[in-house]
Amino acid sequence: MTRGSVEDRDTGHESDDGRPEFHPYHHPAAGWGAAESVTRFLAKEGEGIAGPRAILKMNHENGGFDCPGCAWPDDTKGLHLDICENGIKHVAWEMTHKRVDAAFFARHTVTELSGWSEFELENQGRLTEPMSYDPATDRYLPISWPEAFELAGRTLRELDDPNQAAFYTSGRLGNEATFLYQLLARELGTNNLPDCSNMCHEASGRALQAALGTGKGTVDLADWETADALFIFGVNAASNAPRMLTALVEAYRRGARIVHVNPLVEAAARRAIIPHDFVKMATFRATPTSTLNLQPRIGGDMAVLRGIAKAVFEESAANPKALDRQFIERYTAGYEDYRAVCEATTWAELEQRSGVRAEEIRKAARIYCDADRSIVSWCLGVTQHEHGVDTVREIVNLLLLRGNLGREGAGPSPVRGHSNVQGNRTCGIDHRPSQDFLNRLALVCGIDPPREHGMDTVATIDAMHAGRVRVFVGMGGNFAIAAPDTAYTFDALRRCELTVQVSTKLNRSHLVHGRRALILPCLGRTEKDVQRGGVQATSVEDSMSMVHLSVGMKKPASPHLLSEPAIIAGIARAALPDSPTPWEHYIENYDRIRDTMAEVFDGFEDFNRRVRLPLGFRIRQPARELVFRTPSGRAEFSAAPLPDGTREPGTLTLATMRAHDQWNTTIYSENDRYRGVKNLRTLVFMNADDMRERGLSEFDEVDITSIARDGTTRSLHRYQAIPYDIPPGCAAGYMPEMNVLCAIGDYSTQSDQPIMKNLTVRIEPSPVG
Ligand SMILES: Nc1nc2c(c(=O)[nH]1)N[C@H]1C(S)=C(S)[C@@H](COP(=O)(O)OP(=O)(O)OC[C@H]3O[C@@H](n4cnc5c(=O)[nH]c(N)nc54)[C@H](O)[C@@H]3O)O[C@H]1N2
Ligand SMILES: Nc1nc2c(c(=O)[nH]1)N[C@H]1C(S)=C(S)[C@@H](COP(=O)(O)OP(=O)(O)OC[C@H]3O[C@@H](n4cnc5c(=O)[nH]c(N)nc54)[C@H](O)[C@@H]3O)O[C@H]1N2
Ligand SMILES: [Mo]
Repeated sequence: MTRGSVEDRDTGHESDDGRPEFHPYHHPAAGWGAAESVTRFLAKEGEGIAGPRAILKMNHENGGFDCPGCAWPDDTKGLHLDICENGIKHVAWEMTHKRVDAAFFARHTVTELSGWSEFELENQGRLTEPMSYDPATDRYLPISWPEAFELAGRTLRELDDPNQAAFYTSGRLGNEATFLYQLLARELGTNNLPDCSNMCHEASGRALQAALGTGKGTVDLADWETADALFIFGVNAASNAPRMLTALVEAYRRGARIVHVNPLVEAAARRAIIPHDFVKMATFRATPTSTLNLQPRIGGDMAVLRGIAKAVFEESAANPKALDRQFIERYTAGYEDYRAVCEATTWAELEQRSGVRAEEIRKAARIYCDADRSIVSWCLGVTQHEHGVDTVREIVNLLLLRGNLGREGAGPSPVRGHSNVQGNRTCGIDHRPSQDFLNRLALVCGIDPPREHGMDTVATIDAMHAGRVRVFVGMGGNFAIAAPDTAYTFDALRRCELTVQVSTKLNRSHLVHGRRALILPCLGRTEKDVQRGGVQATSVEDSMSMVHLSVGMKKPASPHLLSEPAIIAGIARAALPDSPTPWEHYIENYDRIRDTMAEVFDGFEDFNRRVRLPLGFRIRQPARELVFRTPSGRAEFSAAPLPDGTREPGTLTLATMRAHDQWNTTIYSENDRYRGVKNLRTLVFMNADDMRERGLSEFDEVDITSIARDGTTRSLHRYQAIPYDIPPGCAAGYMPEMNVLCAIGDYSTQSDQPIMKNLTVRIEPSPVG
């Protein structure tokens, strides 16, 4: 598409009477639609919010803040205009001038607020001071920081067992706060550190750890820039990792081949305009971003991957170079078993299980065999399934066949979610910590950490329900509705003796609370954090293991806000009066936290100096250097059986996902631009044949009933059916609303992740009336 053509300028947003609309989207990803959306968003947020240019300025090397929008890395060339529509919205959302202060809470009871939508809650603005729930008036009342810390500290001190507390982390938390947070939990005596990763990339971590001995991707952005082929599984990049569009556009322009595997053909699998270009319209040019799109059925990815591998083996009969035999012999284990299982699986079976025709899979295999360097990237479409771990291991299997590891332009590249979710794991948020790590922590910090595993997200909910966990601390996030089985999770939180939420904005998790409840408001990442030792910076790690500093520059939303490290230290001191940890000393200057971290974590040597290098530093990854910390000392193939994939007659498989205009549980509007939807979130995308079978037309109301493994059912009523290009038997709709359907017991036996992309449902017309 050429610059400024009519079609590019037509964003499809001209008229809006508030009614639900659906028109398939034909425009490039990013581009004018993004520009218009940002302008409108900033206008709506009101006077005084920095415009895109001002926001861009703040997000640059040496002194800017890290974009909290997603975990995609910054440009390697030091070009820092690489921020996108959703990043800007995300930042502006935090910078709002609206305030939720004591007067606000005096005006509204919790019962009244409970009737508000997620959007209405967050849209009230930033929280300004600590608040404590008062059951007598059903209101949050102001509480001083020392009193709040004492309430939390006393309740924690008085538990019969430290394992009656759980400490949740949402993936925004900077590395320094992360380190202090896990230290607080472990000093107290528990490894109950559930995190959002338990719902996100747990499967990736476990699979990569088992296969390669490094629980992360091994590639960086420079690899993305040199790969010959990119295979992108199960991610809606245009909405959720918009800066990946830049990599896709550049790859396409230099002649790399791009294969997308997704039941939906998402916007990033068509064509795009480089996201940051939208602020300088002059360079607008849409570029295709896909060579081949495969549309498996939901959960069909492992069969697609095995099909590609089978085709590679077939090719190797005539062309020995199809396999990198030297690499396989020198670095891997389990090859023969894997080959045997690929050969034994018939094409008919692969087609049936993947929902993709053999010739399409062979096309992908052709691209793979022609490429000298391949990257396989993936996100939640792969992980939130029963077979998430097996599928990620199958990705590694495929890469190993052609030695696509430990060299430029090749390797596994999971797209992480929250901006620092990877850093959280690196810095100790792990309910299954290794003994090595605990030993180091004990030695360096002089504590005696508990050795038994703690609880993850699902286990924590069950334990709260059963009264075994009595204190829940949420360090960011919106646990109440991000977690599965909404009704059950609400019930679980309400059974707690105390719930503590450290947050920037009002959300559902403040309204669904324990007998006592605290809202502790903190500085956002854009804000200046001044401590006794001056302005403080925190570090974060992106999806590609780059660690760099983030410095907030904006005046805090309220003088009463504390930084996350300071809040953690405050709770810690109150809970552990005799703690040997110099909590107060740490908070004066975060360099001191980093000095301790440098002693605890491999790869963090000389942390304070290296993190101040212009682009930060990359954490060393053994697998990247072909050092495998696995039992065999080699990269391990796996030969797991393919998922069954058959469904009960009359049922569909439902995936829950994000719309374009939302950030997890934060809903900016009811639009999903790239999927052509306006003013509607209570929808379900269905295949036209499945709709016809049920006598449904576009926008007809349906009831959706999920059938859990234990046979229990959960329902949503009066959703609207939207005919969509999705394989038969599959349906999709939005999180977090659809968490109502996700039974607490329906988590993967491989990763313990809720199977949020693989619910079995019946969809029927809603009764008339
Ligand atoms: N703007 C914005 N950015 C975000 C977020 C946000 O909410 N808004 N969230 C952040 C977080 S925490 C995360 S984890 C990431 C999430 O990023 P994504 O993984 O893109 O998240 P989802 O919207 O859940 O969508 C997953 C994709 O999986 C596809 N899918 C569903 N089932 C299957 C399947 O069986 N196989 C395959 N191959 N694909 C499938 C869907 O069609 C969809 O394209 O984004 C991060 N970035
Ligand atoms: N059905 C279904 N459910 C899902 C998913 C799915 O695909 N399907 N995806 C899952 C995934 S991948 C994830 S990551 C989780 C997300 O789960 P969470 O991370 O728990 O949820 P968020 O919506 O990202 O959290 C938003 C809240 O974070 C707070 N916040 C924002 N910035 C800051 C900050 O700087 N500091 C602090 N302390 N608080 C801040 C604000 O108060 C805001 O209301 O949801 C999971 N749930
Ligand atoms: Mo996530």
